[in-house]
Amino acid sequence: MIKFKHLLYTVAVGTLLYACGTDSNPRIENFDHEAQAIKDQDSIVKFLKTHYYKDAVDSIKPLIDGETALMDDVRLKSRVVNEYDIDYTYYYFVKEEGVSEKGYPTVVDSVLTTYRLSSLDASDKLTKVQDLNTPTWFNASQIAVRGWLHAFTHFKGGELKKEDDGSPYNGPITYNGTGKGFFLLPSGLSYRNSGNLPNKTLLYFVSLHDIVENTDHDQDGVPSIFEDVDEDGKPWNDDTDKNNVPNYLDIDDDGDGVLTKDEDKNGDGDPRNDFNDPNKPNVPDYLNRDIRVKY
Ligand SMILES: [Ca+2]
Ligand SMILES: [Ca+2]
Ligand SMILES: [Ca+2]
Ligand SMILES: [Ca+2]
Repeated sequence: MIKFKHLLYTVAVGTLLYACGTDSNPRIENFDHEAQAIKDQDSIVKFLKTHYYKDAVDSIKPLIDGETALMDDVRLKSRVVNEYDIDYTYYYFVKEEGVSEKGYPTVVDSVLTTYRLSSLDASDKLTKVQDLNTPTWFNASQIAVRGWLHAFTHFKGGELKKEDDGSPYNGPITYNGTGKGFFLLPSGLSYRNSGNLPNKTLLYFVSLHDIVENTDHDQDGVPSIFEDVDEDGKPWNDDTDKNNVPNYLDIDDDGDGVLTKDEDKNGDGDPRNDFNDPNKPNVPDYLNRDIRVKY
């Protein structure tokens, strides 16, 4: 519970920072997202061909003789994700994976991180936007930058520093072995054409300290990642009762008036394994409006 309170507090701080924000700003009508996507991809590729990663200073520099362009650096990887009905490519570079036994976060797990944020301008120059040096918790449900959610899945957190005898460290909370690297997100996976940095490709250098494994945003007993009913990897587009609240934030997923956490007939704390409708043997009660018994 202490952990959760801590999370609430830092999330309130987190909302003031980049990567967060809402989609509530009015968009330019008829904005051509596909044209913007092509433009961004062109400038990203140009940037990757003309810059390199300088390990010694942990930053990206204009390419010089004897160095390997980012585009040819084997540590640079890319991934295509479909968001807003467009296939976007983002690039990520894992310098250190992170040592945490919790493993990789899912797209909806809360992350404790620091970052250095820059934007890429039209002439392929980086402009510094913000440094966040204090490890801060970010709640995935409040992140407007979709690419951020995807990109953190390539890193693990660190582990809490301990005294030599294994007892808790007698000092400020410190993580060792954090996941480190950077990711480059086209504007379509960033703020799109609205928000704080419209139509900007963003570069985040991150250090992932910790995660909340199996974050359950609505605390209904179903971890948020398992509220991805259509299993497309995106829990934000699943809304069983069509009340405009995605299931991972909805405490009554089927809208039958019985809370999801109360549709747990066998009482094991997990509503996913309760099937009591012979007509729909594969639909759990919490997603089945025909079963509305509170247990
Ligand atoms: Ca989904
Ligand atoms: Ca739910
Ligand atoms: Ca229900
Ligand atoms: Ca159950």
